[in-house]
Amino acid sequence: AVPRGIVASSEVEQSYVMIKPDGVQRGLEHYKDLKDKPFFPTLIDYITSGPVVCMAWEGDGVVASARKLIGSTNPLQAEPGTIRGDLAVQTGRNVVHGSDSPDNGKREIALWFKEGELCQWESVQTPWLVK
Ligand code: IDP
Ligand code: MG
Repeated sequence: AVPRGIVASSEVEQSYVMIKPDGVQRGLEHYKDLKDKPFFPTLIDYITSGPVVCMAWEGDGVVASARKLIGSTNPLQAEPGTIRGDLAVQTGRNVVHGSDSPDNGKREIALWFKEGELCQWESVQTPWLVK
């Protein structure tokens, strides 16, 4: 398929999904709702410690689906079969991020991607996964 730009304001629910950590200054704003938490300085050290892989996912219920796949914040409470449950041990090294609401999905995608950087791509398997 030929990639074409999509805009974060589209009507379709979106989730920003990130394989942490990032090396980009913009990351400092990403967790602003957690700025008063005691772990905030270590979280920023972690999230700016190297490159990340950024993704914008979209579809009905994608925020909840992504978080189900990712698992609980604390990997010790994450179910086996989830990314954090299978691959992580500590909350402070929990491998992956997923937006916690459709509004934050839009906000975070706009924070991490400039217009025109997103491409829309559909796997040939998609019609066999979702109706
Ligand atoms: P979430 O990633 O499951 O949505 P949040 O509560 O939004 O969890 O926290 C954002 C990130 O901050 C977590 O994924 C984790 O990396 C880090 N974090 C959360 N709580 C703690 C903590 O108590 N100690 C260290 N890091 C934490
Ligand atoms: Mg969160």
